[in-house]
Amino acid sequence: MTERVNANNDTDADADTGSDEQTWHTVLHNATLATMGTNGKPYGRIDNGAIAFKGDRIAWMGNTNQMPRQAKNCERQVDCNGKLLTPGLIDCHTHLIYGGNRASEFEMRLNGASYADIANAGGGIVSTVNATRAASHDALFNTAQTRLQAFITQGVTTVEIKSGYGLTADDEIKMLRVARALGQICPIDVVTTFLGAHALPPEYKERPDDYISLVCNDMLPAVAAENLADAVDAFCESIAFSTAQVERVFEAATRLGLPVKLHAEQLSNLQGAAMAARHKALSVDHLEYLAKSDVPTLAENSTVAVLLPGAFYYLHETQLPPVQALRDHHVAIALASDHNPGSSPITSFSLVLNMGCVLFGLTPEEALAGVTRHAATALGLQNDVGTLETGKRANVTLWDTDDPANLSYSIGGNLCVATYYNGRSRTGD
Ligand code: DI6
Ligand code: FE
Repeated sequence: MTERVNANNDTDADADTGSDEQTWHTVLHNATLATMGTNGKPYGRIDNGAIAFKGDRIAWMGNTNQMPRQAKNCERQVDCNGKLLTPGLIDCHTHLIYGGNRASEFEMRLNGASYADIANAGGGIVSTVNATRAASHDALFNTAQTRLQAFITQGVTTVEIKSGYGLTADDEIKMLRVARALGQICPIDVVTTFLGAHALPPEYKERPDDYISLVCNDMLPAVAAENLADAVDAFCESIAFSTAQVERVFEAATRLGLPVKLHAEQLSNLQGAAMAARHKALSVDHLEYLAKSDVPTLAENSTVAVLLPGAFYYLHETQLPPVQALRDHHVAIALASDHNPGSSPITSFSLVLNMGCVLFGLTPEEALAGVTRHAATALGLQNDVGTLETGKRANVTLWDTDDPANLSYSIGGNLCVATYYNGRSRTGD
């Protein structure tokens, strides 16, 4: 890309002169735009495209040859030399904040133990709970910031971060405060999710209903009072919580006005996804064991199916999510890293797209929609981010390719050249 700063900015072009918030300040032109909107073309593509920013919003988008005068007069002019521009990417399911490391369990699994064996023997999620409880706010902040930075450099502009490794009111609140602090300090939108019902803490052994009461009656109101969570999640699984227990959490969340989502059908079919959809869940996530007969319930409730190929890969899962049934019923399919220390310790977002294609059979266009348009819907942010459209946030990533399929094809490197976040280059260039 080549950039020109227009010193003699013709401010007459805009009646509202003077303020950066009022004038078009940046235009990226001569780009291949994958808007991911619905203009009838694959990827919502615009060849030889241009996009202009006003404040933190997209002010105009179209063909470079038809740029209006305001765009030509922008202070910052970036020639993209035909390279690809996409919406800033969105990772709508992560567990980025945690203490410790579980490489030893990877070794145990390769020596024959299953994920469930390790969890039942007090390892798994509970071992991360112990390490997270022992870690200070600052220690958790620092390790999570390093992980977050990896996503930032790969063109991600929105990330969801869950709690769920504290499992006491204080420790869940500690995790969520770290998540909010990351959102304030790092150049990325952080959406937070309370996942108190992630695992049964050892002190509640044999008393899962009592723990669910704690989640509903103590933790959730405290989290809501401090506005620490944008949504509420749970893990519905034989090694975690039953559908009836999760339903109690959802009812408490709904009373507090918080949207819900669910880890469902990852290891077995408890019909959690359909139950969550009936509670108007934003998303249901994992879904390898989702019954085809439950897919229409997702469609009827506009619940997004979030696929997490990283956990599928690390756990040597062989049961595939019912992708064709999801397509047939027009369920929006999102794709996310599920970054976590146990089942998906990946920080490569290109690998997530690639695995979505190679392991689950998504097309590269579906994979890209899964980390843009549909990921935004999974977070309830579809009116603000996820596609390049006039009026939406100016979160835009520039890639070292002119072919959007390359984002799913090329792994191991980083094709991200630059990211504009709220209309401004994140690297300051
Ligand atoms: N499903 C997952 O894949 C993660 N949590 C969950 O409910 C795994 C979390 C972990 O193993 O630490
Ligand atoms: Fe998860």
